[in-house]
Amino acid sequence: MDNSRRSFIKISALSAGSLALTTPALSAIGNNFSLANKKELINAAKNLKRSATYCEVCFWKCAGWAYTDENNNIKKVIGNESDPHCNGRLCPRGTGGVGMYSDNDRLKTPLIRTTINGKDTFREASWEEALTLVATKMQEIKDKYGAESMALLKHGTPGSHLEHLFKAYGSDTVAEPAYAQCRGPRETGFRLTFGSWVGSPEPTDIRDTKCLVLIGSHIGENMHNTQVQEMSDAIDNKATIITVDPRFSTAASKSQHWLAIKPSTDIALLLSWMHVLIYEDLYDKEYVKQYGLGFEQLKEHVRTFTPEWAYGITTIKPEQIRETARLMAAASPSVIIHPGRHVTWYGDDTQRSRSIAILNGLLGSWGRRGGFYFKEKISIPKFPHPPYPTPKWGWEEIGEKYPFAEMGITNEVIKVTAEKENKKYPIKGWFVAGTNLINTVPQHIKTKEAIEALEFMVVLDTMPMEITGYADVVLPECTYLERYDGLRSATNREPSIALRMPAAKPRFDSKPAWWIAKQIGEKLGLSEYFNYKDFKEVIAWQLEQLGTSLEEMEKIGVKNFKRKSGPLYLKDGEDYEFYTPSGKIEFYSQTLANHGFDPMPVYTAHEQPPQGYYRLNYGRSPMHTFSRTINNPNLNDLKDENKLWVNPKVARIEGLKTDQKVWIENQDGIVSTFPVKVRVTERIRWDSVYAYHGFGHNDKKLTRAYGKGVSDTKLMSRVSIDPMMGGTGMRGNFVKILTENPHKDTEI
Ligand code: MGD
Ligand code: SF4
Repeated sequence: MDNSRRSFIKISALSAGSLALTTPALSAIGNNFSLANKKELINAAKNLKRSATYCEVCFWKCAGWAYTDENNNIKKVIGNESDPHCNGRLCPRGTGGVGMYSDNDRLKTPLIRTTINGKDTFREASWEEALTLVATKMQEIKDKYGAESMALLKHGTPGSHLEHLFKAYGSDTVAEPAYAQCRGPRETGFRLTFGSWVGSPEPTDIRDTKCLVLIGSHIGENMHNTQVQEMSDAIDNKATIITVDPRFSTAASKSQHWLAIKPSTDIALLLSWMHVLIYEDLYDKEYVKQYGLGFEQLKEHVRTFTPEWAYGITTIKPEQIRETARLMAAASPSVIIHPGRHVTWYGDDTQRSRSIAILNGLLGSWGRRGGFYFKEKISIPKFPHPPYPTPKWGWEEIGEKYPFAEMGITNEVIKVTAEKENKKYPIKGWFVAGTNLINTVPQHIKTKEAIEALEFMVVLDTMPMEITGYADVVLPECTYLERYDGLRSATNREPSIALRMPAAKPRFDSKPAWWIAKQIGEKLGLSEYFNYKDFKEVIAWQLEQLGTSLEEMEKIGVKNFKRKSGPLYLKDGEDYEFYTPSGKIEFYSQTLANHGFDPMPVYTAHEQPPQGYYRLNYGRSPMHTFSRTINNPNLNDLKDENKLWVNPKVARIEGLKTDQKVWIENQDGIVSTFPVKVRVTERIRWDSVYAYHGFGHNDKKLTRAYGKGVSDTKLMSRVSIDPMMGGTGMRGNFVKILTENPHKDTEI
C-alpha cells in the first residue's frame, strides 16, 4: 500500500444500494421529560415487542426499552422506570437514538481501499476478506515491530471488545479522547485533593443541594440526564444557582448570579473565593480541621488574592465575588462547586480542577448531603480467559512526560505515530473504533500527518464519518439497538446493572463489535480468549455470578442492588481516611511539589485575542452529542446547523446582522470550509464568539450534515498542553470574521 497516496476518500463512490425505511415520527422529541408524553408513548407501544437496551447516544448510558414492530423496524426507545441513570425518562437525544438505526446513510458493507486509474477509492468486500486483511496486517506489524506498534483509538462500548482483542494480541497502546480531550484534568485534580476520581456519572448530590455553582459547565445544554432532572428539582427547592460563564447559557438563565467571566481567568476567581471563605472565617472549620492537610499554607497562599485583585483579572466586581462566596458558605455543606466535564481549556486545567476541589474541601461538601455522595458500583465478573501477555511498552510509556496521566493520551499517540523514525515507540498501525478523530482531536493537520505515516489503518464505525475516509479497511458496525454489549455497571447512589440486547436484526451487512473482535482474534490464533459462540453466553455467565439471569434481565432491563460500602455521607465527626498519600484532603499537595509543580494552584495569565480577533468559544448543543448525531435524521430535524454567536457590539464593529452568512479564519490562517449564520445576541461577551461543537461535516455521504455550519475543531490549530496529565487545552484559538466567501475561486 502506498502511504503517500493515503488520501481522504468520500465513501459515496462505491457504497451498496440502501434499504428504504420510514423515519419514525418523533413528535415527542423536545419535551420527552414530561410524564404525560411518556404515557402516550407507552400506549402507542402496546403492540410492539420490547427489548432492553441502554443508550449509546452519549455516555450517560441511560437504560431503556426499544420497541420493534412485526417487520423488524425499531419504532421508538423509552426510558426504563427502574434506572437510576434516567428515572424512566430519556433526554431528547436518547429518544432520537432510533435515528442512528434508521439512518440510510449508514455504512452498509466492509470496504477496502484500492486504486483505480491511479486514484484511491473503496471497493466493497466480504467480511471474510476484510477481516482476513485486518488480521494479516496486524500479524505483519506484530512480527516486524511488536504488537505494541498497533494502537487502538476508541470511544464507547465497541472499544471494550476491541480492548480485549488488543490485550490478548499483546498491545496496551490504547487511548480515547474522553480522557485527554475531556475529563482527564478534573480526574487528576480531584484525585490529588480527595484521593478519588470524580467519574461518571458524577456523584454530585444535586437533588439535595442548597447551592450549585457551575463553572463553564452548562447543564441543560449539556444534557446529562439525571443531572438535568436533579437540577430542575434543586431549582424547585429554591436552591441558589451560581453560573460562571462568558456566555449567558441556559443554566445562567436559571441562576440568581451569572458571573460573565473574562475567558481564561477562572483560577483567579476561584482563588479569591478561597480568600473570602478563609479571611471572613466562613469555611467549614471542623471539617477542615478533621480532614484537611495544609490549611495554614493555603491560608498564606491566598492572602493577597482579594476580590479586588481578582476583579482586575476576571472583570467580576468584588462585591459579587464576596456575595457569591457568602452564599456558598451559607449553604455549606450542602453546596456543590461542580467539577464540570469537558475541562480541557487552557492547559492549566488540572490546577483549575484542583482549585474547584479545594473550594469544595473548604466548604465541607465532599461526603455530605447536598454536596458529593460516596458512590458505589457493582463489579462485573470477568469471563474466564488465559492471562494477557505483558507488552514491553504501551500508553503509559508514550505519555511518560506527563506524570499524572492515568489513561492513554490520544494526542501523544498521534504525535508519536507521526514521528516515522521513532525507534522507542514505533506506531505503525491504528485501529479506530467509535471515534471521529478528525473532528475530535484538535490540530487535525497533525492527525492527518500521523495517518500518512501509518502502514495500516482500520476504522470501525456505524457512519461514513470523516475518519473512515482515511482508512485502508472500513468495518461497518451495527448500532447499539441491534447488538449485545457488555453489561452496564456505573457508579451511582445505589449500584445497578443494565442489559443491552438486540431489538432488531442488524440492517445492511453490519455486525457487532464483539463478533468482529472475536473473528479477528481467531484469525490471529487467539481463540482461547474468545471461548464462546455468542457474546450472549458471556453475559448469561456474568449474570449468573451476580445472582440473576439473562431471562430475568430481558424482562426487567435494569437490576438495582443494595449498597455494601456503607452510608452515602459521612456521619458527624466520623473518622475517615481519604485515598490520598496523607489520608487527608490535600489543600497542599506534597506529591505535586515532589514533581516540581506548584503544590497549590496559581493563576497564570493567558494570551488574549489580538485586535480584530475574538476567542473561539464552543460547547454542546442540547440536541446533539459531539459530531456523532448531526446526521441522525431525527435529531438533524431538530437542529441541522450551528450559528456563530456574536455580541451586538461586535456586530456593530464588523457590520453583521442575524442570519448573515460569514466564514471565520483563525490566527494561523485556517479558514472554515463552509459559511455559518450569525446570531447577534447579548448572551456572549464581546471578546468571544461561540458555536455549538460537532457541526461542519465535510463528507458528502452524510447527506443531512454535509456543509451545515462551522467545525470548531478545524479551527483549533493551537493547543496548550497540560503539563501534569497531557490534555489539550483548546480555548486559546482566536478568529476573525470574514463576510466575503474566501473559497469562491476554489473547489471544496
Ligand atoms: P464523535 O465526534 O461523536 O465523538 O469525540 P468522539 O468520540 O470522536 O465521534 C464518535 C464516532 O463514533 C462517530 O464517528 C460515530 O459515527 C461513531 N459511532 C457512534 N456509535 C457507534 C457505535 O455504536 N459503534 C461504532 N463503532 N461507532 C459508533 C468525543 C470527544 O471530543 C470528547 S469525549 C470530548 S468531551 C471533546 N469535546 C470536544 C469539544 O467540545 N469541542 C472540540 N472542538 N473538540 C472536542 N473533542 C472531544
Ligand atoms: Fe442517551 Fe440522553 Fe441518557 Fe445520554 S443522557 S445516555 S443521550 S438518554
